[in-house]
Amino acid sequence: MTTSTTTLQLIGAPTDVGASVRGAGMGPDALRVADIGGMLTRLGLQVIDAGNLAGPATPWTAPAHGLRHLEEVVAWNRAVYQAVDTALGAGHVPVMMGGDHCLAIGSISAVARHTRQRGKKLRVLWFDAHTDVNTDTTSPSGNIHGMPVACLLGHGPAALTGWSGERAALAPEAIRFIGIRSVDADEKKAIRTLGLTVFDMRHIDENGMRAAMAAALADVDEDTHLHVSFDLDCLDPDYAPGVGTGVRGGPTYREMQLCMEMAADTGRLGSLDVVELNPALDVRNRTAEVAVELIESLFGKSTLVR
Ligand code: B3U
Ligand code: MN
Ligand code: MN
Repeated sequence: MTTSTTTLQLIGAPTDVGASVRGAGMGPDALRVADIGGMLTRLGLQVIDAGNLAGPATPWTAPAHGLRHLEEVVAWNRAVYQAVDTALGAGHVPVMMGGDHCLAIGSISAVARHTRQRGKKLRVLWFDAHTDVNTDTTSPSGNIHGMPVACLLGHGPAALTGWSGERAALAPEAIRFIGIRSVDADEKKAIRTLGLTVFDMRHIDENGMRAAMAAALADVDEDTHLHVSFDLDCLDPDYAPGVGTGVRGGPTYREMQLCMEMAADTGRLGSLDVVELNPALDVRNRTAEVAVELIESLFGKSTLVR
């Protein structure tokens, strides 16, 4: 539960190592320019900006054995795992600012280990246009930002699985996908085989965002650690142009605000990833500003005034 005594730790992971398009490495600083720290402080939270992690440069080489930049992805995720683990150990709420979505492997593995050790249940909300459940054998691109969910479920290369201390950091029942509208053929098979719960845009069109979020949060209780993995390409590109792989037909700004408000209302938010922000493709830092406004709601902006 986030209260005025909650300490948030901002962790920058400036890399585009798992992406297909350059530029996500500038994400953490664009969020700082949009005043993520000031905004959270004005909400009454304690904020520590731990600065940016260090890691290897992106080589922009072709995939080898279905994986692009594996060695560099491992190095960055190791740094993220360490930082998130340390923040959680100190009782802080880690806010991992990517960087591309491959970094969720390190972030969520640390969160999974922490929640397991404390006998808590883990619920991950995966806000994304994509399901990111490819593996080295199914990926059409070899880009590892399309694979973190598979890795966290224990599928994929040995170097990127088992980080939480168990083969799978997450059980399929622990994750809910929201805003999905771009799924590869083999990902569809994996979703069925694994029994993943996906609130795709068709579901949201038919039932509304409120119903989708209510279902996604249905059994979140006081023993639950809620982790939000927020890929900014979840939003419709009209609202969030600064992403590398935007897909038309996503949630509006208002729908995304509702998602964040409903997640905040649970009072169980324990950790956050903000990923895939690409300032090189943005328009006057608009996507970073939108992200900061949404994060403000996630940390209780409207809860505090109600
Ligand atoms: N599913 C495709 C495209 C993709 C996934 N995540 C992003 N793009 N950002 C892939 O390459 O795995
Ligand atoms: Mn993603
Ligand atoms: Mn995505």
